[in-house]
Amino acid sequence: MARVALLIPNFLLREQFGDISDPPIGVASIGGVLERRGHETLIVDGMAENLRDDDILKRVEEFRPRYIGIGCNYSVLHNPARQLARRLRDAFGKSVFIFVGGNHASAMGETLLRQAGDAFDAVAHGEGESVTPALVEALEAGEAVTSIPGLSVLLNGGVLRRPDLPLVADLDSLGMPAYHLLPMRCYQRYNIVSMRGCPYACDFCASTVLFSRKVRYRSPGSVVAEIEHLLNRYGDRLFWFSDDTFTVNRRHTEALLKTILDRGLRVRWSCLTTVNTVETDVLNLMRESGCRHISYGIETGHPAFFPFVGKPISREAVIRTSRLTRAAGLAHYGFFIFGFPGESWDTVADTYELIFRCELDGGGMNILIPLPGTALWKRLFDEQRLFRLDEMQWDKLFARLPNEAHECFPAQLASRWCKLSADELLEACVVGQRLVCRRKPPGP
Ligand code: B12
Repeated sequence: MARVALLIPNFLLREQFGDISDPPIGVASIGGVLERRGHETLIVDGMAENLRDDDILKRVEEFRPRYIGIGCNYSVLHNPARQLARRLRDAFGKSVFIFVGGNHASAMGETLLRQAGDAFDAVAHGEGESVTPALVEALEAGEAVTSIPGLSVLLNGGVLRRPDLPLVADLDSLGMPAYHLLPMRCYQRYNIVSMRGCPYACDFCASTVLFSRKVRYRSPGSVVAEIEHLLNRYGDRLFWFSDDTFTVNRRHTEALLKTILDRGLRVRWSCLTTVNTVETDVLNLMRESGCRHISYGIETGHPAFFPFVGKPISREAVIRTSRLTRAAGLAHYGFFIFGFPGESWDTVADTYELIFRCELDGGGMNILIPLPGTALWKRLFDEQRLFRLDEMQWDKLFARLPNEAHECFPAQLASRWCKLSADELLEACVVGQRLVCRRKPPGP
């Protein structure tokens, strides 16, 4: 049995981007698996609790772990993860084994290792529920770190990357995430997944860094047991299904929603999906089982950009689905991206026109960001060399716009492959935001 601390650092530019308040279920799921294997586990969500590294260090000191895993799911955590690791190394020396994992770490492992000096002992790639116990138990058994699958380590001035572990075959086998280890009072809504993976291939999406295009589903019984656990233990809050494309498989969606109805659960929930995956009967079932709103990733109205979007989308499908959704009595939001390669005022106008023809209740405008490990990153960074690693301002890699007083790094980047300047891209977002929010949502 080992003592393992899982730490999520705080991001640095909080005042520019606002709060994050969803439970980090990936880390909680790792915690649940570790506990059930007999390891004593601590989770500190520095982001939710708005903690400084000093505060995190204090909690680690009290817990005295042998293993410390730092969560780096987001590129905005690149620097915070390194800094926290440095503080921990300086405080505890080599008495602790420090590793970093998550989406960004899996894609940028080599850079993180090289930049952090000796602060990280390893990068743990892929799904944390398999790689974390594998790492802890192999080291406890006296095995060499260089022989453990799923890890990258610095070795003789280079980086040794061992092959990844296979994806978890049966998601139900992971059991309940360790919600009791999270500061549940800090979260406004619950974050829950009913599947992992997405069959679509959007150029800008980093889902495939961890999950493949083969979708793995949880059984409806296991999802509903998690919903009941949360409602009973922590009270009524909005559930957000953070599945990449919630309605991607009609059979799964129907089975899940019917189970919610059969159990008589009075649950309020919302989800993210794409317009080509819903029809009126599904929309009705969604409303009856407690859906409050649907967020559609529409991305653009300019047909020549649809190949970047990677899902079978058309302007007609967007308009039709928007109307069907409104007719089914569901609020729905559209999310759009400006900054596709070649974006100009003409292409922006196509998106505005599409927004205008939809019956959206609101939505959001984002600037395209090249996320590590995506096809977009490969094209713009590896092939076209449109930016360099040393100019990457990781702390500002939010697709969401910063408060007005701050410069928008993603817009500056995107202006390199657009026909619009950074200021014009921001203006495109501001006007789009006004257009998309011109209606009032139906009902409460
Ligand atoms: C829910 C969600 C959010 C929530 C946050 C929830 C939270 N507290 O973490 C909200 C809406 C707030 C959010 C915001 C943003 N998000 Co988001 N989000 C997601 C989403 C849809 C699901 C995440 C999830 O719960 N997955 C399910 C769990 C089971 O998987 P997981 O979290 O990845 O965890 C597994 C592994 O990553 C790994 N792991 C995770 N942590 C650790 C730690 C250790 C030590 C180890 C070993 C392993 C490990 O093991 C876990 C279990 O298998 C993903 C999409 C996706 N497919 O993952 C995007 C995603 C993670 N988000 C992304 C982005 C970019 C953002 C934003 C920057 C967007 C923006 N607005 O600009 C912000 C920044 C948030 C921030 N923290 O600062 C990108 C991240 C890629 C990147 N390189 O940055 C993703 C992948 C979206 C995408 N498709 O490209 N997000």
